[in-house]
Amino acid sequence: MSIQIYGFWRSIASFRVRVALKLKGLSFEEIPVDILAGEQFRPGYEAVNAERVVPTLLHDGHTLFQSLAIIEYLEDIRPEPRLLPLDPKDRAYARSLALVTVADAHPLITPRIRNHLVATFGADATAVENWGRHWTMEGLATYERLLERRAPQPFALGAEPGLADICVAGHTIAAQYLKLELTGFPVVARLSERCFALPAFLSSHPFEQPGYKATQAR
Ligand SMILES: N[C@@H](CCC(=O)N[C@@H](CS)C(=O)NCC(=O)O)C(=O)O
Repeated sequence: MSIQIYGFWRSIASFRVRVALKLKGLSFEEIPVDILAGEQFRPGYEAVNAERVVPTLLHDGHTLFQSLAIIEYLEDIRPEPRLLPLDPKDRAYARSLALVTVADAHPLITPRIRNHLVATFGADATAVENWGRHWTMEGLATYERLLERRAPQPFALGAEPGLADICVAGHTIAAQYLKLELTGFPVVARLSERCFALPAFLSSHPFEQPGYKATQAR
């Protein structure tokens, strides 16, 4: 089985797919697309991903995009270990937790939105930072309310980490970028700590990627 992903060290959506691949024990190669330098807009990449975003996954010549769809595809081709529960209600809950960041909070803080705020509305660096902090905090607060109601045991849906945990942990990376303290979100903080104690999560963290390490070595 040959798996490649087009990703970027800083990309939270790429992080989600990296963790899923690692939890499932699927080896892969990551091809970097520097989305801060605009490489997603190169015609060659647009041919691969019409949305001009990362990640894109290539599996035996087949192309997939959108991290949630990719993770569900991985679940279909490699069912164990399960990232989604079998019970329909729990499955829906896991997807709902995932979508809090995938559909609602994270899209608002992507480079294309930040660039649009600057180019169209004249936002300065402080305004863009405040925008990012606001929507990241909203996501954290939603996660805290949800996780308080159904306490992690110890992961969001039980004994093993899954889709929901991947997405919550990814959201805490956005908080880290924006230097937001998690002290106001203790349940989220504990869940994130538990996730990053696992090699699949830790080794997928943006700051563990070769692309990030290269920026530090300059
Ligand atoms: N909902 C998509 C999000 C994809 C996305 O927005 N990726 C970001 C990086 S995390 C990106 O490539 N942004 C490029 C841009 O905003 O120009 C997913 O989960 O895969």
